[in-house]
Amino acid sequence: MQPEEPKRGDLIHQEQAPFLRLRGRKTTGRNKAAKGTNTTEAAEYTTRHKATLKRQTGKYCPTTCGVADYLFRYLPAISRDLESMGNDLELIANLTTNAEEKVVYMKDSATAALKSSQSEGYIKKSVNMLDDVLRFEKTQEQQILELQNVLSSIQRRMVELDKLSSQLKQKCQEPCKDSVDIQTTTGTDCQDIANKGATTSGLYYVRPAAATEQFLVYCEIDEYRRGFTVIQRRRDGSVDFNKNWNQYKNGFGHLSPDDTTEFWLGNEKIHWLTAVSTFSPIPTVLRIELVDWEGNKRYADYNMFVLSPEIDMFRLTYGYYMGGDAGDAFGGFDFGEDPSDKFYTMHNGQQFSTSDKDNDKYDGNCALQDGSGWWMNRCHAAHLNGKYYQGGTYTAKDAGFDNGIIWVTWHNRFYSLKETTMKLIPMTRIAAG
Ligand SMILES: [Ca+2]
Repeated sequence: MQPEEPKRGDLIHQEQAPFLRLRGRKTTGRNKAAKGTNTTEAAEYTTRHKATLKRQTGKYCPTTCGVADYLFRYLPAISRDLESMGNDLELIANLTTNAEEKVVYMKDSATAALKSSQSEGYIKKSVNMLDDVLRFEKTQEQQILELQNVLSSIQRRMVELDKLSSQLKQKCQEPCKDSVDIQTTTGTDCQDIANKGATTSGLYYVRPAAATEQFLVYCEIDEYRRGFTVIQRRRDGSVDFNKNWNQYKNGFGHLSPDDTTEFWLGNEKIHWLTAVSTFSPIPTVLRIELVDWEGNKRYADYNMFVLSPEIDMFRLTYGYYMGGDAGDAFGGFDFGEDPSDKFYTMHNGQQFSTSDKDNDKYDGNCALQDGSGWWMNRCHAAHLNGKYYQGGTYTAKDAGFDNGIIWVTWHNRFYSLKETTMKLIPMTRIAAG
C-alpha cells in the first residue's frame, strides 16, 4: 500500500528547512450594515452576526486579530446606518410635536366654539374625537421614546465595540498569524537545552557549532534531564519516505510539539549535529528505538556516530555498537544465502543513496528498488526509511523487494516495524541518571 500524502493538522512541515505548518487562516470579512430598527430585529441581527463572525474567524486562529479585522470592516457601515436611523427618529419626534400642538390648538378652538355655539352635541363629539387623537399622539410619543432608548443602547454598544476594536487593532499590527508551541530555550543541541534547565519535551531551535544557521528540532527530554535530539520518526505511515536526494538533505515530513508526526530531520542537519570539532569534542551516540505490531519495544545504541558532509555523500560512520536488545543490524546480517551476505549488508561506512543518487555497492539501484533514502550497501540489513506496511507483514512476491521498515536482528526482513525513532545524545549522557 502506498503511504498517503501527509495529513494536515497542527503540524510543522519541513520540506525545506524548517517550514511552519500554520494552524489557522487569515480572516476575511465583508462589510455588512445593520438593518434592524427595533429590538427584535436588532437581536436577530446580533445572533446572525455572531454566527457570521464565528464562521469567518475560523477555529484555530490563536489570536483575536481576525476579530479586529472583521469589526473594522463592518463598523463604518453600521455607524452610518445608526446615524441615519437617529436622524429619522428625531424627524418623526419633531413632526409629532407639531401635530400635538395643532391638536391642542384645535381642541382649544373647539372648546371656545362650544361656548358660543348652539350645535353643542356635534361639537362635544368633535372634542371627544380630538381627545382620542391626543391620546393616540401620546402613545406614539411613548413608542418613539422607546425606540430612542433602543437606539441609544445600540449606540452605546457600538461605542464599546469601537473601543474594543481600537484596542485589538493596536494589539494586532500584523495580520492574523498562526503559531505552534516553540520553546524559548535554545542551544547547540537538545542536551545543551536540557542542561540549561528545560524539562519539557517539545520543539526547540538549535544551532550546533558546525551549523550555518539555527533550525527546529524535536527534543525528547526525560526525567533524568537527558536531552535527545530526534532525527527520524515513523509512527503511522502518514509520511511517504520515498523522497529524492534534496528532500533527504533538507528534511521532510512534520515536526510536532507533541511528537505525533513522522519526519526525517535532514542529512545536512544530522551532519551538523554529529560533526566532532574543537567546539564539540564529545562523541555522539545514535539511539535507535523500535516498536513492533505487538507493542514490543527494543533499542540499539551506536557510539561515535558521525554523518559526513554532502561532499562525501553523507556517509554513515560509527565507532562501535554499544548494545541494546534489538541487536546490531547496522553491522550486517548473514541471511544464509551467500557467505558475503553480512559483508554486503553492513551499513557502517556506507554513503547515503536515494533513487536519484546511487552511491551503493550494488549493480542496480537499491534506493530506487526499495523506495527510500538510506545508507545502502548491497543493499541492507537495517532499513528504517522503508515503505510503511500496516500490520507489518508483507511478502517478496507482493513487494518485489524487502522494502519495508526493517531491523533484521530483531524481526526478519519481511516484517515491517510499526514505529521507529532515531535520536542523538552526547556519549557522556547516554547512561541514565
Ligand atoms: Ca548501484
